Amino acid sequence: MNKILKIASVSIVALTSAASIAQAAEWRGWAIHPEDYPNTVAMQSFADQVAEVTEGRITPTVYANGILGSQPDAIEQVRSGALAWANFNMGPMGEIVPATNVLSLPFIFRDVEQMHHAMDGDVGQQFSDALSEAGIVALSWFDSGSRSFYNTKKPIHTPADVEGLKFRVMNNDLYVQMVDQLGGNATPMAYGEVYQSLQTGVIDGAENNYPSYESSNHYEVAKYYSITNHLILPECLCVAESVWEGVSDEDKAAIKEAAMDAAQLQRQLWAEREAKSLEVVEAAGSMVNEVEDPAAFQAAMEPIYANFISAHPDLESLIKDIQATE
Ligand code: GTR
Repeated sequence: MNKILKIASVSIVALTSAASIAQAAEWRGWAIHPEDYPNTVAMQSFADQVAEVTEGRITPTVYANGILGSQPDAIEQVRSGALAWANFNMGPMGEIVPATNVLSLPFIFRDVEQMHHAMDGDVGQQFSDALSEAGIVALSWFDSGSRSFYNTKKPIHTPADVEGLKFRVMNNDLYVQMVDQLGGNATPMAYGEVYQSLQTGVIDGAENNYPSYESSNHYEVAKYYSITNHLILPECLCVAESVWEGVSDEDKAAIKEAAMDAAQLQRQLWAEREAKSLEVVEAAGSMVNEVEDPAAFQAAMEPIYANFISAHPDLESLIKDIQATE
């Protein structure tokens, strides 16, 4: 009996150490979107390139559709090293890394091109530094277009049309303020819960870019998409700092290059997907309208800046750096 127990425990030890060797090389990656979404395709391409250039020393894997948890949970998991890497939107990041809230100020970027100029230069570096202090290494920046409101009730033409409507927002108090300023009600909620909440009338609407509005099937239940372009939020391809520390300098350089290649691919696929998603939702009966005067929405949300700067005077220079970017 004792002998059997001993043999069993020896083999458990052998199994555990074999498993930890395998785990040392596997980088589990969190992805919120389905497999065919530009971000997920780019993540898979990063994973393949990293496995190749490190000759299998590091094999990143991609768990799509948010199956490893909501975005706020996944951010914590990357910080703790429980997850090795991910593609995160900077919206929910603001609750953990205050500097990234600058990116969630409505109308902070003039357009997507300006966002890329800023994020690929010194401004992006300032965000990378802030993320790194929180245990997250941003290797490259993805596109997520611009976000607009959609709802189940009616087209929005002016800020007054938002009054009384209940919108889902991402987990960030700035978005609650944003909807408040328009006279609507905001409910922070995980992305995965939005479809059902729209369907059952728990909320009247949400806000997102075309590809997410389409791929999440929200367009099936919320037919009115009104173009406000109030948020242009970059996303990162990020690695856990604790995992990154264990990588050799040579592999780090190759992985960084793979992340830059993945970002280039993502941005290209993104442009194609935006056009395709718009076609899909319109063909399915979505009513897409331009708001009458986007500046009226911007003006209504303007007080958020003064509140934000008075709470974070140290971040005013970062706002100015963005505004001064070509
Ligand atoms: C998408 C973004 C996701 C997630 C989602 C949301 O555009 O790519 O990371 O933030 O929006 O609204 O929660």
